[in-house]
Amino acid sequence: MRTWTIILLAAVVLWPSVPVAGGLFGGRLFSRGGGLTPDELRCEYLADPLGIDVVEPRLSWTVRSNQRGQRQNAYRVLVASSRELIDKKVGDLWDSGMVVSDRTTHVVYAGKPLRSQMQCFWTVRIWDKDDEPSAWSKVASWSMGLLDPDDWKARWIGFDASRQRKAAAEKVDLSKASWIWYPEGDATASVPVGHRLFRKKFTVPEGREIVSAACAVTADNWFKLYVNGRPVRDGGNFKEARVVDIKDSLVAGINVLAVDAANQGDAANPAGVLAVLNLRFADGSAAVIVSDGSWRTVSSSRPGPDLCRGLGTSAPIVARYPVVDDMARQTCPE
Ligand SMILES: [Ca+2]
Repeated sequence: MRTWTIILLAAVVLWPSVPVAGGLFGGRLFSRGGGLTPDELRCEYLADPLGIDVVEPRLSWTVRSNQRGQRQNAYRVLVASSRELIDKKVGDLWDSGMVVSDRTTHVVYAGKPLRSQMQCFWTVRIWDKDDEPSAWSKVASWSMGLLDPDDWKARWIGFDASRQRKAAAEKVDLSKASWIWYPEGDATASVPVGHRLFRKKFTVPEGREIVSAACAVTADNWFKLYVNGRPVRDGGNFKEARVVDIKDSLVAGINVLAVDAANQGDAANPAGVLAVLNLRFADGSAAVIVSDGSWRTVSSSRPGPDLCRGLGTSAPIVARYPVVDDMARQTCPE
């Protein structure tokens, strides 16, 4: 044991951040259990977040010990593209190797490039002050949002002029929309985490040709927009409304917008959904559909548009859409 410790410490001095393959240390150390347990894995400070926009997300965990004076001496993170691989302890996206460090927060992902809508599964093991390794932690996960710049026809909700972009985004006026949420308390302050589904039915008159149908949506903290049951866009930043032209998804007659929204975090916190659909017709007329009390909502333990098929209840207005940036910050705290 002492021999191995000396070798490890020498490695720290010479190459403090060079990953070390865990297998080098053989089965003897791995089999001894260690006094620490990694737990509460977080990605961007969230448990199993959906639709994150950060291409180098920050990972963190907590360290539990039943021994006084214990500390983490090293860690090894595995990130895999499937649950099957992570269960086999294969990090096809990233294997940090054994990194000698007491760091448990802000561990920046440094693996293969992450693509839009990718699912990532991860686990961590740590070594204690005596270089005894822990078991692998419970598997955690995250998913990526849409990362392609072409997908981002977005603008700041605060209408900061420096952030304005060309294209459809500028034609969407959010000022008539309201933040809505499921009726479960004060959503500007604190409502439970979890999925809530929102649904709006509307009619496109027969014989009216649609020229454009710019739909802007955002949510605190994450959403996926469905048009007539098909997913069209998601997002995970409530400071931006994502705009998508849904013209090709609409039909003459009854149409349904559905938003699967998730309030994320470790504890109750603010939540809301904001949506606008601008319809322009070939005859020059226009129609605007905004999130308001006419939307229906249901609570759901699992995501998906179909669960919103029932009537649900009216979605109460949480707050009016803010007109200036400072109000945006006040109205959407987090
Ligand atoms: Ca929230």
